[in-house]
Amino acid sequence: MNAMTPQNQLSTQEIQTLDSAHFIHPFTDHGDLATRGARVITRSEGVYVWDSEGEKLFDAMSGLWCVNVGYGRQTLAQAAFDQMMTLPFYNSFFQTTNVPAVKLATRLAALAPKVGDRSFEHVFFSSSGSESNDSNVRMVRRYWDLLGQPQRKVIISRHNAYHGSTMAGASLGGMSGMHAQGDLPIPNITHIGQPYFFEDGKPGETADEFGLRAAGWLEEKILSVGPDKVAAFIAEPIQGAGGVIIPPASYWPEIQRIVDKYGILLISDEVICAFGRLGHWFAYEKFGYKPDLVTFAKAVTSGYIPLGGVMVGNRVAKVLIEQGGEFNHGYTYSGHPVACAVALANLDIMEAEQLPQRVKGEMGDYFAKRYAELNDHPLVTAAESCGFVAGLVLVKNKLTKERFNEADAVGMVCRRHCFSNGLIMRAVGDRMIIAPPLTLTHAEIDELLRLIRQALDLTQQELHQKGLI
Ligand code: PXG
Repeated sequence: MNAMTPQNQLSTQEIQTLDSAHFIHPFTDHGDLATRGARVITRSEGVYVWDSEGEKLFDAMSGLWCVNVGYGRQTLAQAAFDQMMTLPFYNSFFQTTNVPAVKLATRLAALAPKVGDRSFEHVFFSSSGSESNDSNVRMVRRYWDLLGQPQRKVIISRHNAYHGSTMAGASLGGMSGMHAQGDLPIPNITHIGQPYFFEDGKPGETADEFGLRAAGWLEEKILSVGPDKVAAFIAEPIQGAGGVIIPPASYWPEIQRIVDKYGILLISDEVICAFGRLGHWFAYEKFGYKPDLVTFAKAVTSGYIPLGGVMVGNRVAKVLIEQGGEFNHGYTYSGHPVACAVALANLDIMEAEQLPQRVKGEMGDYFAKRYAELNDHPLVTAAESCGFVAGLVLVKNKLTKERFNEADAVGMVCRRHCFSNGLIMRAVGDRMIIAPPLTLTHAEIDELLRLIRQALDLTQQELHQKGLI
């Protein structure tokens, strides 16, 4: 088929050829891509995207964990247009500012709940999650330098965490494949185990017992590094790219106890979890812990335009601002007026449609209930959700929880059936995960679950034919 796309009148094949010739994609084996040809996504509406062959896909990944308000929102386009015609860009370096950035910082400060003695009055802006985590490293080190403790350099993170793809982001992350390329992590970043009960829980151990044990790895690491050398602990509330790893309820309170005991800073990387995804504006509120710095990006604009940043808690802001003088750090696009204007319009939608409340309330309950029904599928175990993120494990034997071999690439088999049957669902090893737009209706939740079940059935058939089950 030689379908034409309205935007450019190039055939799918022509686009694929040009794509292969010129476009280096993120995290892609280009030899492999060239043989298949990239799927060309051309348009979108609501929870759907369409490709250049006219195939309609239910986008259960919200683009890439971003499009929380769904596609096709005219007010976001209008906000960008209006701002571009008024002031498309000006920097905020040399004692200048702009109105959308000021308004957005003020609004985010008001949305970030105060917990205990921690409040968030200040925001630092970047254009992505990775940059924001680089900024975190700079801010954390500056903070301890200003307090006369320059030896506190070590940041502790977790294996299988994702904190971005820049030098610092990839180092903070705990992805072994990323560390294997380019001599990462950079010095003074170290990792502990993740709170993945399904994989690491011991026979007879409850989830909460495991949660305490997993949090205890932080204390062990602090003691082995030397408490006076540790600057901060960084973690995602729920690991996203790592496969939607939802920690047991006991985990976060114990982490808080440990960071408090040793006085180290806590960074909550909420690039995926903030802005309603877990039913709250910020996810630390859901788990009841008290971060000093909160990384955000993605859904702050619902992905319509790049924007990221760090909510800087009063503990750090006070030192940086009152004692710091000039902080020699910032980006051309810190506080970009168009990105901030789109973010404000995005927050307007989220507030008007009460999206966090929706996820926390009846709609979230309905999603959780329907999703948990997948546990009755012969291939599935540990199907669980939190707000509007969800994961499940594909298993060879449901009773013994025997897992597939890595070489079986069972996640990729399932992902292929999802795609060829109109569903975008992500595979992480043997885990299948989703993070749908927060606007889902009951009917869309039903449709999503029907599509997932269909893909699981087809996966089961294929695995059976191959003799793998
Ligand atoms: N922190 C977290 C928690 C993230 O999920 C980043 C930082 C980096 O953000 P930027 O904007 O620099 O990409 C992320 C990004 C996946 C996938 O495979 C996840 C992300 C990015 C790309 C792929 O699930 N998360």
